[in-house]
Amino acid sequence: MTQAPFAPLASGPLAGLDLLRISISGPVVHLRLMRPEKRNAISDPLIRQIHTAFVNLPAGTRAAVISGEGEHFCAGLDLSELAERDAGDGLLHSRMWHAAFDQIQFGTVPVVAALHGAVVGGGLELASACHVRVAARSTYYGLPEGQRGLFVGGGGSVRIPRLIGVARMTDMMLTGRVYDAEEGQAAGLSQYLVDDGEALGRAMELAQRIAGNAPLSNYAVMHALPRIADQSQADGLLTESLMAAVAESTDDAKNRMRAFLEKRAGKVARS
Ligand code: 1HE
Repeated sequence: MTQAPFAPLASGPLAGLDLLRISISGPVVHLRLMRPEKRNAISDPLIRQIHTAFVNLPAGTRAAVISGEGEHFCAGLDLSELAERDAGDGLLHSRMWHAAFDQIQFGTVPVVAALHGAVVGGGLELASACHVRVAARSTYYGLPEGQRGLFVGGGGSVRIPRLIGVARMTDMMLTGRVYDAEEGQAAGLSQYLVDDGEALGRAMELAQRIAGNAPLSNYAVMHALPRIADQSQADGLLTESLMAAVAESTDDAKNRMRAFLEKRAGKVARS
Protein backbone atom coordinates (compact mmCIF):
# COMPACT_ATOMS: atom_id res chain seq x y z
CA MET A 1 0.00 0.00 0.00
CA THR A 2 1.44 3.39 -0.94
CA GLN A 3 1.42 5.92 1.86
CA ALA A 4 0.81 9.60 1.46
CA PRO A 5 3.86 11.48 2.76
CA PHE A 6 3.55 12.94 6.22
CA ALA A 7 3.23 16.69 6.48
CA PRO A 8 4.65 18.39 9.58
CA LEU A 9 2.25 20.53 11.59
CA ALA A 10 3.12 24.19 11.13
CA SER A 11 0.72 25.70 13.65
CA GLY A 12 -1.91 24.95 16.29
CA PRO A 13 -1.66 23.64 19.85
CA LEU A 14 0.61 20.76 18.82
CA ALA A 15 3.18 22.74 16.89
CA GLY A 16 5.11 23.91 19.97
CA LEU A 17 5.70 20.45 21.46
CA ASP A 18 9.46 20.09 21.19
CA LEU A 19 9.80 16.52 22.54
CA LEU A 20 7.41 15.05 20.01
CA ARG A 21 7.52 15.29 16.25
CA ILE A 22 3.95 15.32 15.07
CA SER A 23 2.97 14.98 11.46
CA ILE A 24 -0.22 14.22 9.65
CA SER A 25 -1.09 12.04 6.68
CA GLY A 26 -4.75 12.35 5.76
CA PRO A 27 -6.73 10.99 8.72
CA VAL A 28 -3.67 9.57 10.51
CA VAL A 29 -1.49 11.52 12.93
CA HIS A 30 2.00 10.27 13.62
CA LEU A 31 3.62 11.16 16.94
CA ARG A 32 7.30 10.39 17.31
CA LEU A 33 9.09 10.50 20.69
CA MET A 34 12.05 12.81 20.13
CA ARG A 35 14.57 12.25 22.94
CA PRO A 36 16.83 9.75 21.16
CA GLU A 37 19.90 10.93 23.10
CA LYS A 38 18.11 9.70 26.27
CA ARG A 39 16.58 6.68 24.53
CA ASN A 40 13.22 8.49 24.62
CA ALA A 41 13.11 8.24 28.43
CA ILE A 42 9.91 9.89 29.61
CA SER A 43 10.62 13.07 31.55
CA ASP A 44 7.92 15.22 33.15
CA PRO A 45 7.87 17.57 30.13
CA LEU A 46 7.54 14.61 27.76
CA ILE A 47 4.64 13.01 29.66
CA ARG A 48 2.88 16.40 29.69
CA GLN A 49 3.44 16.77 25.97
CA ILE A 50 2.04 13.29 25.31
CA HIS A 51 -1.07 14.28 27.26
CA THR A 52 -1.38 17.60 25.43
CA ALA A 53 -0.93 15.93 22.07
CA PHE A 54 -3.62 13.32 22.58
CA VAL A 55 -6.07 15.86 24.03
CA ASN A 56 -5.53 18.13 21.03
CA LEU A 57 -5.44 15.80 18.04
CA PRO A 58 -6.41 17.81 14.97
CA ALA A 59 -10.03 17.73 13.82
CA GLY A 60 -10.48 14.99 11.26
CA THR A 61 -8.00 12.62 12.93
CA ARG A 62 -9.29 9.04 12.73
CA ALA A 63 -6.27 7.10 13.97
CA ALA A 64 -2.81 7.73 15.38
CA VAL A 65 0.59 6.06 15.31
CA ILE A 66 3.25 6.47 17.98
CA SER A 67 6.90 5.58 17.50
CA GLY A 68 10.32 6.44 18.88
CA GLU A 69 13.22 8.23 17.21
CA GLY A 70 16.63 6.56 17.31
CA GLU A 71 17.65 3.03 18.28
CA HIS A 72 14.89 2.42 20.82
CA PHE A 73 11.17 2.96 21.23
CA CYS A 74 11.36 4.10 24.87
CA ALA A 75 13.59 3.53 27.93
CA GLY A 76 10.77 4.25 30.39
CA LEU A 77 10.78 6.74 33.22
CA ASP A 78 13.53 9.34 33.09
CA LEU A 79 15.43 8.11 36.13
CA SER A 80 17.36 11.36 36.50
CA GLU A 81 14.19 13.09 37.72
CA LEU A 82 13.45 10.63 40.50
CA ALA A 83 16.01 11.51 43.14
CA GLU A 84 14.22 13.94 45.48
CA ARG A 85 10.58 12.89 45.10
CA ASP A 86 8.60 12.23 48.30
CA ALA A 87 5.53 9.96 48.56
CA GLY A 88 3.05 12.73 47.82
CA ASP A 89 4.99 13.88 44.77
CA GLY A 90 5.28 10.26 43.65
CA LEU A 91 1.52 9.78 43.85
CA LEU A 92 0.83 12.89 41.78
CA HIS A 93 3.56 11.94 39.32
CA SER A 94 2.03 8.51 38.77
CA ARG A 95 -1.41 10.07 38.36
CA MET A 96 0.02 12.40 35.71
CA TRP A 97 1.20 9.37 33.76
CA HIS A 98 -2.24 7.79 34.21
CA ALA A 99 -3.89 10.89 32.79
CA ALA A 100 -1.62 10.86 29.75
CA PHE A 101 -1.95 7.15 29.02
CA ASP A 102 -5.72 7.17 29.71
CA GLN A 103 -5.93 9.86 27.05
CA ILE A 104 -4.32 7.39 24.67
CA GLN A 105 -6.42 4.37 25.60
CA PHE A 106 -9.70 6.19 26.17
CA GLY A 107 -9.21 9.14 23.87
CA THR A 108 -10.86 9.88 20.56
CA VAL A 109 -9.06 7.60 18.11
CA PRO A 110 -7.35 4.21 18.07
CA VAL A 111 -3.58 4.35 18.49
CA VAL A 112 -1.09 1.96 16.88
CA ALA A 113 2.36 1.63 18.47
CA ALA A 114 5.35 0.98 16.19
CA LEU A 115 7.94 -0.69 18.42
CA HIS A 116 11.65 -1.31 18.00
CA GLY A 117 14.62 -1.72 20.31
CA ALA A 118 14.01 -1.24 24.03
CA VAL A 119 10.39 -1.13 25.15
CA VAL A 120 11.07 -1.11 28.85
CA GLY A 121 9.51 0.07 32.09
CA GLY A 122 7.31 3.06 31.36
CA GLY A 123 7.97 2.46 27.66
CA LEU A 124 6.08 -0.83 27.94
CA GLU A 125 3.39 0.96 29.93
CA LEU A 126 3.07 3.44 27.06
CA ALA A 127 2.93 0.66 24.48
CA SER A 128 0.31 -1.21 26.48
CA ALA A 129 -1.96 1.86 26.52
CA CYS A 130 -2.10 1.71 22.71
CA HIS A 131 -4.72 -0.35 20.92
CA VAL A 132 -2.51 -2.26 18.48
CA ARG A 133 1.21 -2.99 18.77
CA VAL A 134 3.51 -3.68 15.81
CA ALA A 135 6.97 -4.91 16.80
CA ALA A 136 10.12 -5.00 14.71
CA ARG A 137 12.42 -7.96 15.31
CA SER A 138 14.84 -5.73 17.24
CA THR A 139 12.19 -5.13 19.92
CA TYR A 140 12.73 -6.33 23.46
CA TYR A 141 10.54 -5.89 26.51
CA GLY A 142 11.55 -5.51 30.13
CA LEU A 143 10.21 -4.25 33.43
CA PRO A 144 13.36 -3.25 35.34
CA GLU A 145 11.38 -1.49 38.07
CA GLY A 146 12.18 -4.31 40.50
CA GLN A 147 15.90 -3.86 39.90
CA ARG A 148 15.59 -0.07 40.34
CA GLY A 149 13.68 -0.30 43.63
CA LEU A 150 10.48 0.96 42.02
CA PHE A 151 7.06 -0.33 41.07
CA VAL A 152 5.20 0.37 37.85
CA GLY A 153 3.39 3.72 38.02
CA GLY A 154 2.16 4.37 34.50
CA GLY A 155 -0.76 1.97 34.48
CA GLY A 156 1.38 -1.10 33.84
CA SER A 157 -0.07 -3.18 36.66
CA VAL A 158 -3.52 -2.71 35.16
CA ARG A 159 -2.78 -2.95 31.45
CA ILE A 160 0.13 -5.37 31.06
CA PRO A 161 -1.53 -8.33 32.87
CA ARG A 162 -4.49 -7.88 30.52
CA LEU A 163 -2.08 -8.54 27.63
CA ILE A 164 0.15 -11.29 29.02
CA GLY A 165 -1.33 -12.39 32.37
CA VAL A 166 -0.27 -11.70 35.94
CA ALA A 167 2.17 -14.64 36.05
CA ARG A 168 4.31 -13.42 33.15
CA MET A 169 4.39 -9.87 34.45
CA THR A 170 5.30 -11.13 37.93
CA ASP A 171 8.20 -13.11 36.43
CA MET A 172 9.40 -10.09 34.40
CA MET A 173 9.35 -7.85 37.47
CA LEU A 174 10.82 -10.31 39.97
CA THR A 175 13.57 -11.84 37.84
CA GLY A 176 14.27 -9.05 35.37
CA ARG A 177 13.41 -11.40 32.54
CA VAL A 178 13.56 -9.75 29.14
CA TYR A 179 11.31 -10.96 26.32
CA ASP A 180 12.62 -10.70 22.80
CA ALA A 181 10.33 -9.78 19.91
CA GLU A 182 9.33 -13.37 19.12
CA GLU A 183 8.62 -14.16 22.77
CA GLY A 184 6.68 -10.92 23.11
CA GLN A 185 4.59 -11.78 20.08
CA ALA A 186 3.86 -15.27 21.43
CA ALA A 187 2.98 -13.87 24.86
CA GLY A 188 0.62 -11.23 23.46
CA LEU A 189 2.68 -8.08 23.86
CA SER A 190 2.52 -7.40 20.12
CA GLN A 191 -0.09 -8.33 17.56
CA TYR A 192 2.23 -7.94 14.54
CA LEU A 193 5.87 -8.94 14.19
CA VAL A 194 7.75 -7.50 11.22
CA ASP A 195 11.31 -7.16 9.96
CA ASP A 196 13.48 -4.34 11.21
CA GLY A 197 12.69 -1.07 9.50
CA GLU A 198 9.14 -2.12 8.69
CA ALA A 199 7.27 -1.45 11.95
CA LEU A 200 6.36 2.15 11.21
CA GLY A 201 5.18 1.37 7.68
CA ARG A 202 3.02 -1.51 8.89
CA ALA A 203 1.67 0.61 11.73
CA MET A 204 0.74 3.31 9.22
CA GLU A 205 -1.01 0.82 6.96
CA LEU A 206 -3.00 -0.50 9.90
CA ALA A 207 -3.83 3.02 11.07
CA GLN A 208 -5.08 3.96 7.60
CA ARG A 209 -7.25 0.85 7.61
CA ILE A 210 -8.58 1.66 11.09
CA ALA A 211 -9.28 5.21 9.96
CA GLY A 212 -11.60 3.81 7.30
CA ASN A 213 -13.93 2.23 9.87
CA ALA A 214 -17.05 3.96 11.13
CA PRO A 215 -15.86 6.29 13.94
CA LEU A 216 -18.55 5.01 16.30
CA SER A 217 -17.47 1.40 15.76
CA ASN A 218 -13.91 2.38 16.61
CA TYR A 219 -15.18 4.26 19.64
CA ALA A 220 -17.11 1.18 20.80
CA VAL A 221 -14.03 -1.01 20.45
CA MET A 222 -11.87 1.48 22.37
CA HIS A 223 -14.31 2.37 25.12
CA ALA A 224 -16.84 -0.43 25.47
CA LEU A 225 -14.70 -3.52 24.88
CA PRO A 226 -12.21 -3.06 27.76
CA ARG A 227 -14.99 -2.01 30.13
CA ILE A 228 -17.11 -5.01 29.21
CA ALA A 229 -14.08 -7.18 30.00
CA ASP A 230 -14.13 -5.69 33.51
CA GLN A 231 -17.87 -6.28 34.01
CA SER A 232 -19.85 -9.29 35.13
CA GLN A 233 -21.29 -11.39 32.31
CA ALA A 234 -24.79 -9.98 32.86
CA ASP A 235 -23.58 -6.37 32.93
CA GLY A 236 -21.30 -6.98 29.97
CA LEU A 237 -24.08 -8.40 27.85
CA LEU A 238 -26.31 -5.40 28.56
CA THR A 239 -23.47 -2.95 27.82
CA GLU A 240 -22.84 -4.82 24.57
CA SER A 241 -26.48 -4.57 23.53
CA LEU A 242 -26.62 -0.87 24.29
CA MET A 243 -23.41 -0.18 22.39
CA ALA A 244 -24.50 -2.34 19.45
CA ALA A 245 -27.85 -0.57 19.26
CA VAL A 246 -26.20 2.85 19.21
CA ALA A 247 -23.61 1.83 16.62
CA GLU A 248 -26.06 0.23 14.20
CA SER A 249 -28.48 3.15 14.43
CA THR A 250 -26.09 5.54 12.70
CA ASP A 251 -26.42 6.58 9.06
CA ASP A 252 -22.83 5.49 8.65
CA ALA A 253 -23.70 1.91 9.62
CA LYS A 254 -26.80 1.88 7.42
CA ASN A 255 -24.85 3.15 4.41
CA ARG A 256 -22.10 0.59 4.94
CA MET A 257 -24.56 -2.31 5.22
CA ARG A 258 -26.44 -1.11 2.12
CA ALA A 259 -23.14 -0.87 0.23
CA PHE A 260 -22.39 -4.50 1.06
CA LEU A 261 -25.85 -5.71 0.06
CA GLU A 262 -25.56 -3.80 -3.22
CA LYS A 263 -22.14 -5.39 -3.80
CA ARG A 264 -20.33 -2.06 -3.58
CA ALA A 265 -18.29 -3.00 -0.48
CA GLY A 266 -15.36 -5.34 -0.08
CA LYS A 267 -15.80 -8.90 1.15
CA VAL A 268 -13.96 -10.29 4.13
CA ALA A 269 -10.64 -11.50 2.76
CA ARG A 270 -7.37 -12.82 4.11
CA SER A 271 -4.75 -10.05 4.07
C1 1HE B 1 18.32 7.35 30.53
C2 1HE B 1 17.37 6.33 30.62
C3 1HE B 1 16.34 6.47 31.58
C4 1HE B 1 18.77 5.80 29.09
N1 1HE B 1 16.34 7.56 32.35
N2 1HE B 1 18.27 8.42 31.32
N3 1HE B 1 14.16 2.45 32.74
C5 1HE B 1 15.27 1.71 32.81
O1 1HE B 1 15.67 1.22 33.85
C6 1HE B 1 16.01 1.54 31.52
C7 1HE B 1 17.36 2.24 31.62
N4 1HE B 1 18.03 2.31 30.32
C8 1HE B 1 18.70 1.25 29.80
O2 1HE B 1 18.69 0.14 30.31
C9 1HE B 1 19.45 1.51 28.55
O3 1HE B 1 19.69 2.91 28.44
C10 1HE B 1 18.71 1.04 27.27
C11 1HE B 1 18.73 -0.49 27.23
C12 1HE B 1 17.31 1.57 27.17
C13 1HE B 1 19.48 1.58 26.03
O4 1HE B 1 20.85 1.23 26.11
P1 1HE B 1 21.89 2.04 25.20
O5 1HE B 1 23.24 1.36 25.38
O6 1HE B 1 21.39 2.19 23.82
O7 1HE B 1 21.96 3.53 25.79
P2 1HE B 1 22.68 4.08 27.12
O8 1HE B 1 24.13 4.34 26.82
O9 1HE B 1 22.41 3.22 28.28
O10 1HE B 1 21.93 5.45 27.37
C14 1HE B 1 22.16 6.61 26.57
C15 1HE B 1 21.84 7.81 27.43
O11 1HE B 1 20.46 7.78 27.79
C16 1HE B 1 22.60 7.80 28.75
O12 1HE B 1 22.81 9.15 29.13
P3 1HE B 1 24.25 9.88 28.91
O13 1HE B 1 24.04 11.25 29.48
O14 1HE B 1 25.26 9.02 29.64
O15 1HE B 1 24.47 9.88 27.41
C17 1HE B 1 21.62 7.17 29.71
O16 1HE B 1 21.85 7.54 31.05
C18 1HE B 1 20.33 7.78 29.20
N5 1HE B 1 19.17 6.99 29.59
N6 1HE B 1 17.66 5.37 29.72
C19 1HE B 1 17.29 8.50 32.21
N7 1HE B 1 15.37 5.56 31.71
C20 1HE B 1 5.82 5.65 35.74
S1 1HE B 1 6.83 4.57 36.47
C21 1HE B 1 7.84 3.89 35.26
C22 1HE B 1 9.00 3.21 35.91
C23 1HE B 1 10.08 2.89 34.94
O17 1HE B 1 10.00 3.15 33.77
S2 1HE B 1 11.45 2.15 35.62
C24 1HE B 1 12.44 1.72 34.26
C25 1HE B 1 13.37 2.85 33.89
